[in-house]
This record gives sequence, C-alpha cells and structure tokens, in this order.
Amino acid sequence: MKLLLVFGLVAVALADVTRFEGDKVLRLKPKLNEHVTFIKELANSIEVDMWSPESSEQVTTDIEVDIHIPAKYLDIVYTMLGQSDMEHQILIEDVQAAIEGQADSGGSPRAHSYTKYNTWSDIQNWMNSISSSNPNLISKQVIGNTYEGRPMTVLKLGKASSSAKPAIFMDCGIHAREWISPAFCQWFVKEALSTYGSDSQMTSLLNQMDVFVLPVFNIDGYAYTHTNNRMWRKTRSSRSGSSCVGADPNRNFDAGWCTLGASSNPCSDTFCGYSPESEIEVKNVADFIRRNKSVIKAYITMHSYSQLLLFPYSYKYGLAADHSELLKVAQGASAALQSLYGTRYTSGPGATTIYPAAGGSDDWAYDLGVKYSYTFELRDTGRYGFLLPESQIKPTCEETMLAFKYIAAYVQKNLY
Ligand code: DDK
Ligand code: ZN
Ligand code: ZN
Repeated sequence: MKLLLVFGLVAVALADVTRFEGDKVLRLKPKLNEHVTFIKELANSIEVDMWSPESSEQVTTDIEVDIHIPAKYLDIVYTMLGQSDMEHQILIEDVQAAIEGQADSGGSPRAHSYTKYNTWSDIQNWMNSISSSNPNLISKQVIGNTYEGRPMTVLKLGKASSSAKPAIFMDCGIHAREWISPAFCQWFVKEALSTYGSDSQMTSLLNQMDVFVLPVFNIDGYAYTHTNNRMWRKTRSSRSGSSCVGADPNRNFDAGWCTLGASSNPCSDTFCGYSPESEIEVKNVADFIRRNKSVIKAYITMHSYSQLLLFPYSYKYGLAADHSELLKVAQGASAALQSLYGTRYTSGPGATTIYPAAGGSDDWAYDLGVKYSYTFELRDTGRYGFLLPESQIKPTCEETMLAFKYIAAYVQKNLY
C-alpha cells in the first residue's frame, strides 16, 4: 500500500502538468485599428491563450477580447497596454486559484455526480450503468474510437419502436476545456429518464422521436484537461510534420473548410487540421450523421462560454435559406431559457453574432440537410469563462433544458 502510494506520487510528479499560478485573464476593449494590431502582435509574440475570440485572426474593433496571460508576461503586457491606451479590465486575478475554486468543497470526491465535472472514466462507468438500468429507453453504440483509442459512445434515448423514428442528434465536449458542456449532456440524459412518464412533453418527445447523445466528442482532449492542461481545446492527434499537437474539431468539418476564421498553422488553437475530417473524432461523427441522415431532423452542439444561441452560417456572411425560421426558434428557446433565472442569451447566425469560423459542425450538418442546426455557447459571459464553478452546473443545466425542450417541441411539431 505504502509502495503504491509512493509510485502514485512519483507518477504525479513526473506527469507534465501545466500550472497557472499568477496568470491572469484580461478583457481588452480595442477601439482603434492600432489596438487590434497590438492584440495580434501580442498573440504572435508571446504565448498567450485566447479565450474569446479563440484566435487572434478573429479580433476586430468593437468586440471584447478575453486573453489568458501567463504570469511571466504580465509586466510587459501591462507596459504595452499603458502605452497603447486601450481600455481593459481583469476578469480572473489568478487562473490557478480559479481552477482550484471550480470544484465544490466537500462531498465524496471520486464518484459520478450530475453537479460535478466528472472525469472521462467516471463518465464511461456512468454510461454503462445508466444504460443497463434503463434498457427500454436507452441503447448504447460505439461509433468509432478516438485518436488515442477511446471508444466514442452514443446513447440513443427513446421508446423502442418497430419503425424508424425521426431523431435529434446532440453532442457535447467538442472542445476539451468547455467542461460545462459534457455536464449538460449528462444532465440531459438524467432528466429525460427521470421525467419520461411524468412530464408530458418529454414523454411525447421520446415516444415519437429518438435523441442521440454523444456526451463527450473530444474525449482525448477532455482527458488531457483533467490530467495535464486545464486549458486544452483541441484534439490530441499528432503528425510527423509538426511538433504541435491537435486540431480544432470545430474547424475540421467539411463546410467552407479553412477558408475563414481558422488557422492552417498546426500550433494554433483554431488549426483546421490537415484536411476536412482529418480528425478521426470528426470523421466518426460525420459518418454517423451521414448514415442516419434520413432520420436526423435537428443537430445541437454544446459549447461555452458567451451565452449565445447560434445557427448557420459561420463560414460565410450569407444568410441560411431558413434564416427567419431558425432565428424565430432560437429567440423562442432563449426566452424559455431566460424565464427560469433571467440568464440572457443572444441569438443569431454565427458569422455576425460571434465571429466568422469555417469548418464548424453546425454549418456542415445544415448543408447536409439537417435544417434545425444550433450551437449553444453556455454560461457565463466571462466572469469565470471556462472555469465555471460547479455550483453553477445545476442552474445552467436547468435553464438549458428549457431551451432544448423548446427546440425539440418545435422540431416535433414541424417534422419534415
Ligand atoms: O468553435 C467556436 O469557436 C465557437 C464555440 Se467555442 C462556435 C463558433 C460558431 C459556430 C461555428 N460554426
Ligand atoms: Zn467550443
Ligand atoms: Zn466557445
């Protein structure tokens, strides 16, 4: 036992864990072109981690820019900020302290919980137990493995039927550090099961339709955020041509691939990959949706943060053919969400509401023919950003359920 403990400690010490003591997250408000140039130069000269937008290519005037600055660069950044006379504020004083402050104190540490950020292994065990205890409402299928060989498991929720049912596909955790997203998928499964039979909308939804849930899309990245670097965003694939790891799965879909708001530099956090669907996780999901194209009527993908409900397009400024309907449904869903705790969301097409970004899953699904295609950017608006405390999981998931159910009810009424 003692020996095991020693080995454990040595293993932890040897693991390459990135720490963030003294790092800050700043919000910059560029007003002039010089300010934009300054931010781009900053991003290119030192290792800063863009939080929002997630790449310096997407910085323009009149948007707020949230950047995580390592402690060792703070002096120089403050000096430069003073010279450029740009408005700025501190969002997070100490990133390491915020990481440690995310978890609730107390409670049993290593069991699955809907109000905690669970590890991949806890999520895997949870999927096994919840599907075996609800065989008439859930079935499980592996749609392929990740780059590092982890099984990508889709849960199919719905009452079994002899004929093919129309379906909604939802994924969480495309981006590794957006931990509230997989928490929502788990919450959704729990709510669906526990309210089936009592909540008339959920009962009717699962009787008439299936909901495919992929609780963690980018599993390798998610595992890496638990073991090595809390701020990791991309996949964990590597190629001989570059020493940088991973591509952005939400730039790797075949929708205007790498034309706008994406980087062809493998070291960038918005690297589009070596070709469309070069990331095996993206290919597995795209193959699954293509295979089930005739039944999938809605595609919903969960991200954080910014409190936005986005729909196509992001790879171009042109409006989607179904723009007014998509907007109307998004506004209805946002209003439903807001009714619970007053949380405000902004709805609109990706390109003009957040930033242009090609290669996204929502645009790809829409162009494939899945009309109701939505990207959520969940809580918050930057107070904690990716480091949303666990105490906010429950309210975030409760309000997001209302938005999901609004969209699902609309889709169900308007099956095509
Ligand atoms: O991938 C992004 O940068 C955000 C979520 Se973190 C979403 C961008 C808009 C939807 C992309 N089609
Ligand atoms: Zn994301
Ligand atoms: Zn985001």
